[in-house]
Amino acid sequence: MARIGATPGGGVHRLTLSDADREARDLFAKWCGEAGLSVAVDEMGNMFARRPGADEAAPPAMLGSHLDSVPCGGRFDGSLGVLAALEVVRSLNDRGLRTRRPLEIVNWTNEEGPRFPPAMLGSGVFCGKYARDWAYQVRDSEGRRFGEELARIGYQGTLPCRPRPLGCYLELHIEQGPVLETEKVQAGVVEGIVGIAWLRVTLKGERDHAGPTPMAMRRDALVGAARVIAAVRAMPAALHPDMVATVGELFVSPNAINVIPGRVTFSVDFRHRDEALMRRARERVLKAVEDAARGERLEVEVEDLGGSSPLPFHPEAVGAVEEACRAGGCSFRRMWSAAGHDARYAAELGPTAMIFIPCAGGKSHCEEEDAAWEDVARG
Ligand code: HGY
Ligand code: MN
Ligand code: MN
Repeated sequence: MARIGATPGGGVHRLTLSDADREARDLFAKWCGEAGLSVAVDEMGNMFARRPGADEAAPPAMLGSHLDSVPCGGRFDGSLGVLAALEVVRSLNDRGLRTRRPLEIVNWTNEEGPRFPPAMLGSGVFCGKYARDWAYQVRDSEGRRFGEELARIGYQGTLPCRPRPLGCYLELHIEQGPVLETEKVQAGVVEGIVGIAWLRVTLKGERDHAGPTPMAMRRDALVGAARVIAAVRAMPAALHPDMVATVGELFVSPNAINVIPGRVTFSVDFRHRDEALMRRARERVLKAVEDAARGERLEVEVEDLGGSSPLPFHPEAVGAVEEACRAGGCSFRRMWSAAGHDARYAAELGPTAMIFIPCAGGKSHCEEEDAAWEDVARG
């Protein structure tokens, strides 16, 4: 799977609804067919590979994750959960075991979000958080619409993408942080997912000549953005040590060495497990934007790109993961996820939990992302 969209540095570049995403989907579907699974694709391109159960009417046990990546991301983020689910099915087949519930392996569309924000869009429509037609009109930075790109790669299925009950949902994922490796613990029993908020801020000043324009006359959009970015960086320390805040995207227009930037657009991502703190963080970001705009006499546009509220997983599902760790004799610790996952939305339809395994240096969303095969197998 990692050969599809492989990058020179050992990562994968497999943006949602790209040709590489289509290739990955086709390969996944082929492997599922070889494992005797029937693959269905819904209106959002979510792929469900089903293994019949003794009780076909029972809500399925769903296992999976996502095959799309961030730009120049890692080989394990998402792929691990999808392919480990396939390995579970292959193991059941090898042993001739029949489960009571049907099993469904899922590959969710657009878990990552950078190309078509917000993140977890496929699972978000599936659980009823976003409307399908709203998702279809989301545009990427080149102006391409989600719905058109989905059709272009041939994965705009006819199966309605709407809520249905899940017997349970389980997702295996690398931790994407340093805790397990630092504490030398073999597995993370994930208790919930933090709240995530994504904003897109545009500051409009006045494009002008970098030479003759006196400093007092300038309305420099990039200086305003710089003030906000510094304030975003300072926010977590002011609110809570577990809060995180990031400006990852920055577009400067016209981005020319001798032109005062007239327009700047940047993203803001902030996260915490407490909803009240998330509200305070939003207020602080918006105030920083207003203050910077006033200081540089800029116009402001703030777009809410969507996000998800904090969510604790179902205690009995989390307990089952902890029980499996004990039975399997592997060390574990309970923890929350500061990364978003499709499990956030699956949890609204049935008992949901996640299993983390350590990743090298705790790194992710980069080409160096790596995990030990014995940790993968144990997970
Ligand atoms: O942003 C996230 O946490 C996830 O990787 N989409
Ligand atoms: Mn992921
Ligand atoms: Mn990710």
